Amino acid sequence: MSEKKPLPRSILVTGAAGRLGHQVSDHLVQALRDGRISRLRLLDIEPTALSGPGVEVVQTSLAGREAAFAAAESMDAIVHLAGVSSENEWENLVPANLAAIAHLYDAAVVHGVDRVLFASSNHAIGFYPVTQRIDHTAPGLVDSRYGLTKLFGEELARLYATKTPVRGFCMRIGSCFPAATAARHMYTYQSFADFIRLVEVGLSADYRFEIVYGVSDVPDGYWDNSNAFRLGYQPADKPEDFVFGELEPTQYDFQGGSFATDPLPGVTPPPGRLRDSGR
Ligand code: 15L
Repeated sequence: MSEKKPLPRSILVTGAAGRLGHQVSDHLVQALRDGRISRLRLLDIEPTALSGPGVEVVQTSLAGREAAFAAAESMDAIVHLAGVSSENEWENLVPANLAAIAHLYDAAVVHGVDRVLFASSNHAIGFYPVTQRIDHTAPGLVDSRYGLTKLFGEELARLYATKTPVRGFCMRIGSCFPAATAARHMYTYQSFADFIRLVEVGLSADYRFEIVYGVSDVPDGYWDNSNAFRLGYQPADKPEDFVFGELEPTQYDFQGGSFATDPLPGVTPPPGRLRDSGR
Protein backbone atom coordinates (compact mmCIF):
# COMPACT_ATOMS: atom_id res chain seq x y z
CA MET A 1 0.00 0.00 0.00
CA SER A 2 1.18 3.53 -0.77
CA GLU A 3 0.61 4.46 2.93
CA LYS A 4 3.97 2.90 3.85
CA LYS A 5 6.13 5.01 1.51
CA PRO A 6 8.49 7.57 3.09
CA LEU A 7 6.95 11.01 3.56
CA PRO A 8 8.53 14.48 3.61
CA ARG A 9 9.70 15.19 7.17
CA SER A 10 7.94 18.56 7.65
CA ILE A 11 4.49 19.17 6.24
CA LEU A 12 2.24 22.24 6.17
CA VAL A 13 -1.50 21.71 5.71
CA THR A 14 -3.47 24.81 4.76
CA GLY A 15 -7.22 24.84 5.26
CA ALA A 16 -6.62 22.39 8.09
CA ALA A 17 -9.94 23.12 9.78
CA GLY A 18 -11.98 22.46 6.63
CA ARG A 19 -13.79 19.29 5.53
CA LEU A 20 -10.81 17.81 3.69
CA GLY A 21 -8.21 19.60 5.79
CA HIS A 22 -9.49 17.88 8.90
CA GLN A 23 -9.15 14.46 7.26
CA VAL A 24 -5.60 15.15 6.07
CA SER A 25 -4.55 16.69 9.37
CA ASP A 26 -5.92 13.74 11.31
CA HIS A 27 -4.00 11.35 9.06
CA LEU A 28 -0.77 13.33 9.39
CA VAL A 29 -1.09 13.63 13.17
CA GLN A 30 -1.08 9.82 13.15
CA ALA A 31 1.91 9.85 10.78
CA LEU A 32 3.67 12.10 13.28
CA ARG A 33 2.89 9.69 16.13
CA ASP A 34 4.20 6.81 14.01
CA GLY A 35 7.43 8.68 13.31
CA ARG A 36 6.75 8.89 9.56
CA ILE A 37 7.03 12.70 9.73
CA SER A 38 8.69 14.93 12.32
CA ARG A 39 6.85 18.25 12.03
CA LEU A 40 3.31 19.17 11.18
CA ARG A 41 2.04 22.73 10.78
CA LEU A 42 -1.73 23.13 10.58
CA LEU A 43 -2.94 26.44 9.21
CA ASP A 44 -6.42 27.82 8.85
CA ILE A 45 -8.23 31.12 9.09
CA GLU A 46 -10.58 29.34 11.55
CA PRO A 47 -9.53 27.61 14.78
CA THR A 48 -8.16 24.09 14.21
CA ALA A 49 -9.25 21.44 16.70
CA LEU A 50 -6.24 19.12 16.34
CA SER A 51 -3.12 19.50 18.43
CA GLY A 52 -0.37 17.38 20.00
CA PRO A 53 3.38 17.09 20.34
CA GLY A 54 5.11 18.22 17.15
CA VAL A 55 1.93 19.87 15.86
CA GLU A 56 2.10 23.61 15.32
CA VAL A 57 -1.24 25.34 14.89
CA VAL A 58 -1.39 28.67 13.04
CA GLN A 59 -4.57 30.72 12.70
CA THR A 60 -4.15 33.19 9.86
CA SER A 61 -5.20 34.15 6.34
CA LEU A 62 -2.79 33.35 3.50
CA ALA A 63 -3.90 36.37 1.52
CA GLY A 64 -1.11 38.34 3.21
CA ARG A 65 2.33 37.71 1.73
CA GLU A 66 4.10 37.75 5.09
CA ALA A 67 1.77 35.13 6.54
CA ALA A 68 2.34 32.88 3.52
CA PHE A 69 6.10 33.21 3.85
CA ALA A 70 5.99 32.45 7.58
CA ALA A 71 3.77 29.43 6.89
CA ALA A 72 6.14 27.86 4.35
CA GLU A 73 9.33 28.42 6.34
CA SER A 74 11.24 25.19 7.08
CA MET A 75 8.59 22.97 5.47
CA ASP A 76 9.41 20.16 2.99
CA ALA A 77 5.89 19.81 1.59
CA ILE A 78 2.66 21.78 1.51
CA VAL A 79 -0.82 20.34 1.18
CA HIS A 80 -2.74 23.41 0.03
CA LEU A 81 -6.44 22.92 0.75
CA ALA A 82 -7.33 26.43 1.91
CA GLY A 83 -9.68 28.65 -0.03
CA VAL A 84 -13.29 29.36 -0.92
CA SER A 85 -14.74 25.99 -1.96
CA SER A 86 -17.67 26.96 -4.18
CA GLU A 87 -18.90 29.65 -6.58
CA ASN A 88 -18.62 33.14 -5.12
CA GLU A 89 -18.04 36.85 -5.69
CA TRP A 90 -14.59 37.97 -6.88
CA GLU A 91 -14.04 39.98 -3.72
CA ASN A 92 -13.96 36.68 -1.81
CA LEU A 93 -12.28 34.53 -4.47
CA VAL A 94 -9.39 36.88 -5.28
CA PRO A 95 -7.75 36.92 -1.83
CA ALA A 96 -8.59 33.36 -0.79
CA ASN A 97 -8.07 31.46 -4.07
CA LEU A 98 -5.71 33.60 -6.15
CA ALA A 99 -3.53 35.74 -3.86
CA ALA A 100 -3.08 32.97 -1.29
CA ILE A 101 -1.69 30.37 -3.71
CA ALA A 102 0.44 32.96 -5.50
CA HIS A 103 2.10 34.04 -2.25
CA LEU A 104 2.39 30.47 -1.02
CA TYR A 105 4.18 29.35 -4.18
CA ASP A 106 6.65 32.24 -3.99
CA ALA A 107 7.23 31.33 -0.36
CA ALA A 108 7.73 27.67 -1.34
CA VAL A 109 10.47 28.65 -3.79
CA VAL A 110 12.28 30.93 -1.34
CA HIS A 111 12.06 28.46 1.55
CA GLY A 112 13.17 25.43 -0.49
CA VAL A 113 9.90 23.51 -0.21
CA ASP A 114 10.13 20.33 -2.30
CA ARG A 115 6.49 19.96 -3.37
CA VAL A 116 3.03 21.46 -3.19
CA LEU A 117 -0.14 19.37 -3.38
CA PHE A 118 -3.02 21.52 -4.57
CA ALA A 119 -6.72 20.87 -4.05
CA SER A 120 -7.91 21.70 -7.54
CA SER A 121 -11.44 20.78 -8.51
CA ASN A 122 -13.52 19.11 -11.19
CA HIS A 123 -14.88 22.62 -11.82
CA ALA A 124 -11.60 23.43 -13.61
CA ILE A 125 -12.95 21.09 -16.33
CA GLY A 126 -16.66 21.32 -15.46
CA PHE A 127 -17.87 22.43 -18.88
CA TYR A 128 -16.86 19.16 -20.58
CA PRO A 129 -20.03 17.26 -21.48
CA VAL A 130 -20.92 14.24 -19.37
CA THR A 131 -20.71 12.14 -22.55
CA GLN A 132 -16.98 12.88 -22.98
CA ARG A 133 -14.40 10.90 -21.02
CA ILE A 134 -11.29 12.99 -20.36
CA ASP A 135 -7.89 12.32 -18.82
CA HIS A 136 -5.24 14.45 -17.10
CA THR A 137 -4.19 16.02 -20.40
CA ALA A 138 -7.61 17.63 -20.92
CA PRO A 139 -7.13 21.41 -21.06
CA GLY A 140 -9.10 23.47 -18.57
CA LEU A 141 -12.72 24.18 -19.42
CA VAL A 142 -13.99 26.01 -16.38
CA ASP A 143 -17.66 26.14 -15.41
CA SER A 144 -17.58 29.02 -12.90
CA ARG A 145 -15.42 31.75 -11.42
CA TYR A 146 -14.51 29.24 -8.74
CA GLY A 147 -13.38 26.77 -11.42
CA LEU A 148 -11.32 29.53 -13.01
CA THR A 149 -9.48 30.07 -9.72
CA LYS A 150 -8.71 26.34 -9.64
CA LEU A 151 -7.36 26.45 -13.19
CA PHE A 152 -5.24 29.44 -12.15
CA GLY A 153 -3.81 27.31 -9.34
CA GLU A 154 -3.06 24.44 -11.73
CA GLU A 155 -1.31 26.69 -14.23
CA LEU A 156 0.62 28.40 -11.44
CA ALA A 157 1.78 24.99 -10.25
CA ARG A 158 2.77 24.04 -13.83
CA LEU A 159 4.73 27.29 -14.30
CA TYR A 160 6.58 26.95 -11.00
CA ALA A 161 7.33 23.27 -11.62
CA THR A 162 8.93 24.33 -14.90
CA LYS A 163 10.85 27.40 -13.72
CA THR A 164 11.65 26.51 -10.09
CA PRO A 165 12.49 23.33 -8.14
CA VAL A 166 9.00 23.17 -6.56
CA ARG A 167 7.09 20.08 -7.73
CA GLY A 168 3.35 20.38 -8.30
CA PHE A 169 0.61 17.79 -7.76
CA CYS A 170 -2.86 19.05 -8.72
CA MET A 171 -5.84 17.00 -7.58
CA ARG A 172 -9.00 17.69 -9.60
CA ILE A 173 -11.25 16.61 -6.76
CA GLY A 174 -14.74 15.40 -7.60
CA SER A 175 -17.25 15.21 -4.74
CA CYS A 176 -15.43 14.32 -1.54
CA PHE A 177 -17.99 13.97 1.24
CA PRO A 178 -18.91 11.48 3.96
CA ALA A 179 -21.67 10.10 1.71
CA ALA A 180 -22.74 10.00 -1.94
CA THR A 181 -26.07 11.82 -2.00
CA ALA A 182 -26.80 12.61 -5.67
CA ALA A 183 -26.97 10.59 -8.91
CA ARG A 184 -24.06 12.71 -10.20
CA HIS A 185 -21.89 11.36 -7.37
CA MET A 186 -21.88 7.95 -9.06
CA TYR A 187 -19.36 9.58 -11.43
CA THR A 188 -17.67 12.14 -9.19
CA TYR A 189 -17.58 10.72 -5.64
CA GLN A 190 -14.36 10.26 -3.69
CA SER A 191 -14.39 8.78 -0.18
CA PHE A 192 -12.28 10.46 2.48
CA ALA A 193 -10.11 7.32 2.69
CA ASP A 194 -9.42 7.41 -1.05
CA PHE A 195 -8.64 11.12 -0.83
CA ILE A 196 -6.04 10.30 1.83
CA ARG A 197 -4.64 7.58 -0.47
CA LEU A 198 -4.24 10.18 -3.21
CA VAL A 199 -2.58 12.65 -0.84
CA GLU A 200 -0.13 9.91 0.19
CA VAL A 201 0.77 9.46 -3.48
CA GLY A 202 1.26 13.19 -3.90
CA LEU A 203 3.51 13.32 -0.86
CA SER A 204 5.63 10.30 -1.74
CA ALA A 205 5.74 9.74 -5.52
CA ASP A 206 8.46 10.99 -7.84
CA TYR A 207 7.20 13.58 -10.34
CA ARG A 208 7.67 17.18 -11.44
CA PHE A 209 4.14 18.30 -12.32
CA GLU A 210 1.06 16.13 -12.39
CA ILE A 211 -2.69 16.47 -12.73
CA VAL A 212 -4.77 13.66 -11.25
CA TYR A 213 -8.46 13.17 -10.54
CA GLY A 214 -9.76 12.96 -7.00
CA VAL A 215 -12.31 10.22 -7.52
CA SER A 216 -12.88 6.77 -6.02
CA ASP A 217 -13.09 3.57 -8.05
CA VAL A 218 -15.32 4.61 -10.99
CA PRO A 219 -14.04 2.60 -13.97
CA ASP A 220 -16.30 4.12 -16.65
CA GLY A 221 -16.86 7.60 -15.26
CA TYR A 222 -16.13 11.02 -16.67
CA TRP A 223 -12.45 10.76 -15.85
CA ASP A 224 -9.74 8.39 -17.06
CA ASN A 225 -7.51 8.47 -13.98
CA SER A 226 -4.70 6.36 -15.41
CA ASN A 227 -2.17 9.08 -14.55
CA ALA A 228 -3.00 8.75 -10.85
CA PHE A 229 -2.83 4.93 -11.12
CA ARG A 230 0.56 5.17 -12.84
CA LEU A 231 1.83 7.19 -9.88
CA GLY A 232 0.54 4.60 -7.40
CA TYR A 233 -3.02 5.64 -6.52
CA GLN A 234 -5.18 2.60 -5.75
CA PRO A 235 -8.70 3.67 -4.77
CA ALA A 236 -10.32 1.10 -2.51
CA ASP A 237 -13.86 2.48 -2.42
CA LYS A 238 -16.80 2.65 -4.82
CA PRO A 239 -19.37 5.47 -4.74
CA GLU A 240 -22.27 3.01 -4.40
CA ASP A 241 -20.87 1.81 -1.04
CA PHE A 242 -21.38 5.33 0.32
CA VAL A 243 -25.05 5.71 -0.53
CA PHE A 244 -26.95 5.70 2.76
CA GLY A 245 -30.30 7.10 1.61
CA GLU A 246 -32.28 8.17 -1.42
CA LEU A 247 -30.08 9.72 -4.15
CA GLU A 248 -31.04 13.16 -5.41
CA PRO A 249 -32.06 12.37 -9.04
CA THR A 250 -29.70 14.82 -10.76
CA GLN A 251 -29.39 14.97 -14.57
CA TYR A 252 -26.74 17.24 -15.98
CA ASP A 253 -25.29 17.88 -19.43
CA PHE A 254 -21.94 19.01 -18.06
CA GLN A 255 -19.47 17.34 -15.71
CA GLY A 256 -19.54 20.24 -13.26
CA GLY A 257 -23.26 19.72 -12.65
CA SER A 258 -25.09 22.76 -11.32
CA PHE A 259 -21.91 24.86 -11.32
CA ALA A 260 -22.08 24.82 -15.12
CA THR A 261 -25.66 26.01 -15.38
CA ASP A 262 -25.89 28.39 -12.41
CA PRO A 263 -25.55 32.06 -13.39
CA LEU A 264 -22.57 34.12 -12.25
CA PRO A 265 -23.57 35.57 -8.88
CA GLY A 266 -23.93 39.32 -8.53
CA VAL A 267 -24.03 40.26 -12.23
CA THR A 268 -27.54 40.20 -13.66
CA PRO A 269 -27.72 41.36 -17.30
CA PRO A 270 -30.42 43.88 -18.23
CA PRO A 271 -33.83 42.45 -19.29
CA GLY A 272 -33.74 40.92 -22.75
CA ARG A 273 -30.09 39.94 -22.54
CA LEU A 274 -30.52 36.79 -20.45
CA ARG A 275 -29.13 33.55 -21.89
CA ASP A 276 -28.51 30.02 -20.69
CA SER A 277 -25.02 28.60 -20.26
CA GLY A 278 -24.31 29.29 -23.94
CA ARG A 279 -22.44 26.06 -24.64
C1 15L B 1 -16.14 21.27 -5.42
O1 15L B 1 -15.12 21.73 -5.92
C2 15L B 1 -16.68 21.81 -4.14
O2 15L B 1 -15.66 22.28 -3.29
C3 15L B 1 -17.56 20.80 -3.43
O3 15L B 1 -18.25 21.46 -2.40
C4 15L B 1 -18.54 20.13 -4.40
O4 15L B 1 -19.41 21.08 -4.94
C5 15L B 1 -17.75 19.46 -5.50
O5 15L B 1 -16.89 20.37 -6.14
C6 15L B 1 -18.64 18.78 -6.54
O6 15L B 1 -18.52 19.08 -7.72
O7 15L B 1 -19.45 17.95 -6.13
